[in-house]
Amino acid sequence: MPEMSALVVVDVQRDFCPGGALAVSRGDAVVPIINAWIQRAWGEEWPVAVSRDWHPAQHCSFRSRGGPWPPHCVAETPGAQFHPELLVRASVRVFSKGSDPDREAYSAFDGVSEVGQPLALWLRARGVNHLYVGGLATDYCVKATVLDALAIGFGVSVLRRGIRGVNVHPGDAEAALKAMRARGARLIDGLTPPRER
Ligand code: VGL
Ligand code: ZN
Repeated sequence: MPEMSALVVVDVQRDFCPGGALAVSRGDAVVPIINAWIQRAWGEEWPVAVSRDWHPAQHCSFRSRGGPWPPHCVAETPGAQFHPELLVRASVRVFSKGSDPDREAYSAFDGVSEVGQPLALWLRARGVNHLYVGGLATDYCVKATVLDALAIGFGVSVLRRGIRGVNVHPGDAEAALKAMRARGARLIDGLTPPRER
């Protein structure tokens, strides 16, 4: 089967960047790297999907309900917006997740498009069998997305410089990378997309 790639950008939202409600250290550093990949994807005519954490005000993952996190990425609030420099254009499909107040949803594969289409179906409809994945955070939503993708049967390349971890416990992001590799993910180290032709 010929390889057909897509780019999947996970949760590059204001609340996960410095100054946000659940800030990842230097989370915004992924933006120029991911933007370079988005531009490559456009050049190669690869589909581009971006996920967003899109919680109701009383989500079960919030401390007010016994969850581990401060309130973050509440739908329609500034904190839930994409980083202002992320190249989200009309051709980029947005998948929202975590909207059920009683269910955590780390993986972009829990996300649905504006018309309710799950990410996996959108990718399959475009003949995609390989994903480049970057975004936030390495140890939560990126990890969950990559492991889901591998389980479904996609080949996965993780953009090593285009991810950043929360590291609630020191070393969490490194452990997440190890887990992703152990299940078959490839790591791509370059700052910019490799030329494959
Ligand atoms: C995330 C914690 C809570 C993430 C989302 O995008 O990695 N982490 N909600
Ligand atoms: Zn969340």
